[in-house]
Amino acid sequence: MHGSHPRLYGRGLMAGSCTIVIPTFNEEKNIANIARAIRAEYPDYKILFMDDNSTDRSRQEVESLNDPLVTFYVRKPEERGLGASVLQGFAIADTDYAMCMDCDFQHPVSALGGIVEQMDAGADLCVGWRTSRMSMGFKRAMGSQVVELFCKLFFKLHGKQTTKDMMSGLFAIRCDVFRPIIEGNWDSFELRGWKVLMDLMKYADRKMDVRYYRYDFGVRAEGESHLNPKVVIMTFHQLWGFGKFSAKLVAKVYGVDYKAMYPGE
Ligand SMILES: Nc1nc2c(ncn2[C@@H]2O[C@H](COP(=O)(O)OP(=O)(O)OP(=O)(O)O)[C@@H](O)[C@H]2O)c(=O)[nH]1
Ligand SMILES: [Mg+2]
Repeated sequence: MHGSHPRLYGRGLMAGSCTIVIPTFNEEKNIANIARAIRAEYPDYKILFMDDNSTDRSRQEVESLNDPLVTFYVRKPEERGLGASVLQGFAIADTDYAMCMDCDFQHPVSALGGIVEQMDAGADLCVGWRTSRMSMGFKRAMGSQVVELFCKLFFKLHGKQTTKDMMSGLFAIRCDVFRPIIEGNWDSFELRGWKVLMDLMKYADRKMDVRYYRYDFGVRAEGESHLNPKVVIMTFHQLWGFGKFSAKLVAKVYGVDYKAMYPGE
């Protein structure tokens, strides 16, 4: 499961209790800025970029930081996937907690400390809970809310625990609680999908201590969005039988070849 590429930085150095896992693809305009912004507020957090073979100057940008607690991890090209990047980052993290966030400043750096405080207070999982999704634009925000509703409904029907923001890309886990979940269910995850929290909650113990940190979701700082209709299809696909049926419908609407995405089905 782990990539064979060596880490470029961060070998064996002492650090605080949290690794910030940031999935990246062609984020040369944000990557150094986000690392600097995190470091300015949190001197001891490790930062682990899980990069899917960016074709831009991302690596050089990270190297120029010369920060011993920053790792630029280049993933195997055949294993490309945002979900896989985050989950693999969580599995690699050698700190007590690991937190995922995006590279483009939509998740405020100022929220990280509050999330870690909740982890220090004993949470197994702390979910960044968006105050509003309107920064995505009205149409996307409404779409996101509809998918969230579907998600919660299907989770309840399957007797699974939900969180207040199932599709948040900002959340922290206690590594010793989640590592067995990740390693034991690797092949069941939507590895190319984007909704990692949703996938993890399918296997979460109902007695898990889940806490929240409210934050204002922002707009992308620089660079280009990677969002595309396949992300919506993959999100529905995570939601069992009826979700897969919905995923097929969405694929039809967008003119996406569902069979090419899921050849075995
Ligand atoms: N490792 C990896 N990271 C990715 C991939 N696709 C996107 N990302 C990263 O995932 C994060 C979220 O992607 P975004 O493009 O910001 O998606 P989004 O926030 O839905 O779209 P915007 O609102 O337009 O920014 C960013 O840090 C991206 O660089 C991928 O295939 N692999
Ligand atoms: Mg974004």
